[in-house]
Amino acid sequence: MAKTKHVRLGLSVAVALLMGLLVALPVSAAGRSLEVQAFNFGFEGIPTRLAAGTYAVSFANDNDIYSHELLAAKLAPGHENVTRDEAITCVDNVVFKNNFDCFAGAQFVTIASPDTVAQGSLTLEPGKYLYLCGIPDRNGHPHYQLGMLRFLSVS
Ligand SMILES: [Cu+2]
Repeated sequence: MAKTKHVRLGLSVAVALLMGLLVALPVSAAGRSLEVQAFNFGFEGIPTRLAAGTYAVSFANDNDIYSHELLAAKLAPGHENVTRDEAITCVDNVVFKNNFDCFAGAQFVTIASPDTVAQGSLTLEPGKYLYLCGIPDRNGHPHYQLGMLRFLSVS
């Protein structure tokens, strides 16, 4: 009898663990991630289209000179179809004129020193985004002016 009881307990523990696993699996499957590489001067690893949601971001800075950051800025209605040059002007307006008219919000994801990998989180809503690095080079030009600016559509 004692042995049967022990087996039943063992079985119920196994069932509980399995149920825990079944509950945990969809959560981890829903946890989305992005592996992003930053270089002088650009990004790789973020598709031009993504589904809305929260992404864990691994951000590798593959150069030995500059730190790079990842900022995501949601374009405001009326500014969603800006050209690349207009997008740079939009960011310049924020950085140099404190004018946020082009944007409906922004989030800092992470920053990585040279030759390091940093972790961050990015939450996206449906809409159009820019992502960029605002760190300046030695001549004072922000990296987004030099190529570290991309468009992203979220649906
Ligand atoms: Cu940079």
